[in-house]
Amino acid sequence: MKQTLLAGIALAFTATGAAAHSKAEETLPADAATVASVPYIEMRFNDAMRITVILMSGPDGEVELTRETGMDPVTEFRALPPRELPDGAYEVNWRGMSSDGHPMQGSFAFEIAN
Ligand SMILES: [Cu+2]
Repeated sequence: MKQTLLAGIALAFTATGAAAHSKAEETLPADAATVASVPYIEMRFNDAMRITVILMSGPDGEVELTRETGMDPVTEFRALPPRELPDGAYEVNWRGMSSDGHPMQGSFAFEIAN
């Protein structure tokens, strides 16, 4: 019993020390960018991330996204917005599970101008 417990602690320590959170390295559109159109939303991570929630809002409120990436952990996540989006300010908020088991969240914003 004691050995099992110690082994568990050692394993947890190793996992925490060795593996950092997965982080969002890059998004498309880039944070704070002004773009003419948004063919897709993309987030790239340094380590696999399971995206559990992704929400996009714009000048007309919530924007419906079609997930291209399923619920598996990925280093590249993609979702498709509607073809036509009005000009204005947009924000994307996501939640996910990092490869080290930590719940993560992030957001980025961009503007569509034509
Ligand atoms: Cu972590």
